[in-house]
Amino acid sequence: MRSEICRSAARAARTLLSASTRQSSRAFSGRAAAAAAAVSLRGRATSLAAHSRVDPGNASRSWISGLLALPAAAYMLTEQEAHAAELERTFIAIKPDGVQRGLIAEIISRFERKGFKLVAIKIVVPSKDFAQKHYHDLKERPFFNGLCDFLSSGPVIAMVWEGEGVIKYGRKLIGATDPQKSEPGTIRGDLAVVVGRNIIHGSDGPETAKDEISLWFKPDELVSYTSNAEKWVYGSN
Ligand code: IDP
Ligand code: MG
Repeated sequence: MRSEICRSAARAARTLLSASTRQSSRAFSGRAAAAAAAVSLRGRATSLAAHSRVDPGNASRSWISGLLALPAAAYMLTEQEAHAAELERTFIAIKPDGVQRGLIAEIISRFERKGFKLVAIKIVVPSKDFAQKHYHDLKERPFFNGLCDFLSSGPVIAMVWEGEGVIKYGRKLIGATDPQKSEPGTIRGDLAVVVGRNIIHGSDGPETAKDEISLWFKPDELVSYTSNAEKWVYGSN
């Protein structure tokens, strides 16, 4: 009974707080607050737990006081926990050439080994119309039609990766648009030869990342979780 109350309070808190906070990445975000709720409800002393113990019959009062305790719980987060909850996200796609050439694992492993966290992934064959939406900013370019035909020609691995600086550093891992100009050590530098078959897409800034994530994924396809590695990937001395 007590754990059921805790679970629904955590769920409600997540919904409430994530709806109210996404606007500012500097402010304490919905994900941070949700993490605070999760951390708090996982084991730390909160008034929710206290109420549940003292007065298990009064579920609604416990539930509400649990929500009221959230701001306090947020400040009880360790630096690492709050940091992990604040990390940015980017949209990365392995294009049909990368999929057909068997480079899925190679590409994923480069992001994974860096320390970034995979929070969404699926395989899809985009329609031409969808490809045009994805590349809408290039519609005046002469290669636009061919590019959209190509993106919709076969399976694409669509992903969202999370981590500190993942938008900008993801682009570094990927390398320059033209593989002839990509540095060795980058994905395109090591694994591709021409610009028309450069195997991977990555968002080029915070606004594009936000737009592309919401174009390719429904909100409930994104998974928020704490990776065991986070305490080793992040930290300061
Ligand atoms: P990006 O993928 O590095 O962000 P963009 O300039 O956004 O590069 O171009 C999107 C995609 O369009 C490229 O990844 C590449 O597949 C294709 N593309 C870019 N420039 C050319 C070109 O000059 N010829 C043919 N295809 C191009
Ligand atoms: Mg681009």
